[in-house]
Amino acid sequence: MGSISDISNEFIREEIEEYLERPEEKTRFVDMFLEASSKMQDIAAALIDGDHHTVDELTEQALNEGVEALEIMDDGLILGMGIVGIKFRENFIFVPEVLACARAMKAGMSHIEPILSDSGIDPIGTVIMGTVKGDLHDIGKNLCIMMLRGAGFVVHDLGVDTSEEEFMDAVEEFEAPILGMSALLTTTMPNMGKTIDAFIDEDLREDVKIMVGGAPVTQTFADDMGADGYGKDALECVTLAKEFLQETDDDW
Ligand code: B12
Repeated sequence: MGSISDISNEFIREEIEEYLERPEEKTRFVDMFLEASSKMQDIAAALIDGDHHTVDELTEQALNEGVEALEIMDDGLILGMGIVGIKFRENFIFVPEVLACARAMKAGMSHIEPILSDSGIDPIGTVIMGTVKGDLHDIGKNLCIMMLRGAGFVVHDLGVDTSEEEFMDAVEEFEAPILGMSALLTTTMPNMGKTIDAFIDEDLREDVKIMVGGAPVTQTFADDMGADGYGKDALECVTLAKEFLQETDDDW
């Protein structure tokens, strides 16, 4: 493990010391922040602080200075949200504070969205994306959508709290060969399986490849519920969608 004192941002150093109690988590975050530039640490710090104005400003500034959108997403925004998640889990902060951080995340995403979503190529396929019923988390789904659009996919975003019927209707309406479902709660994860079952019941399962993701979802869970693929992050989401496209093309 690198030394925490080598992290340039003082706020980040204090957050790690004060809130990260599990040794393995502390080591992991120290290493990740050591890999992040001081600019990215500043963005992460502002996000953890729930300061959307500063995230907005620093993200725009970093882009103007030539920092890659993906670097800002991974080393600034997502890394910062990782600390927020731990503080939330350990009851150091509660929903209102997390909402402020989510707002800050969205302020940063609003700058990187046009860049990541702009593929400049002809559309390569259609994907339906949504967060499952009962679940209001949409940050990760929205990142996946940006990356999919950036890779040339046309994405129809069904938003959050999406019912089985809404997923099926959208797949039929847009004749989409790919469906992606996101879930962040262990209580809503089973709704992915229920949606897959609904596709089977309506005799629509063969028409669509289904991928799933979200922090609590695992490959095993995805296999058990009969999904075609699981992706741990937005990059894997794009890889999966491209693989599905290839397989669908091969079937013709
Ligand atoms: C932000 C947040 C909120 C915000 C959401 C704001 C928003 N607009 O999304 C608010 C404050 C609203 C919220 C509410 C709640 N939350 Co919350 N929340 C979080 C938090 C801190 C971060 C989630 C996040 O955005 N992560 C960052 C993104 C980038 O990561 P991601 O979502 O995992 O997405 C990535 C991958 O998973 C993947 N991916 C995502 N979707 C998909 C889809 C496909 C197809 C693929 C391939 C990949 C993929 O790619 C993404 C990009 O890399 C998590 C903590 C955590 N560790 O996840 C808790 C967390 C998910 N929340 C939790 C809880 C308990 C709640 C509440 C029940 C709290 C309450 N008492 O009310 C409510 C539930 C509301 C509801 N019905 O949904 C728990 C869930 C615990 C559990 N076991 O189920 C967590 C884990 C916190 C904890 N306690 O540890 N939350």
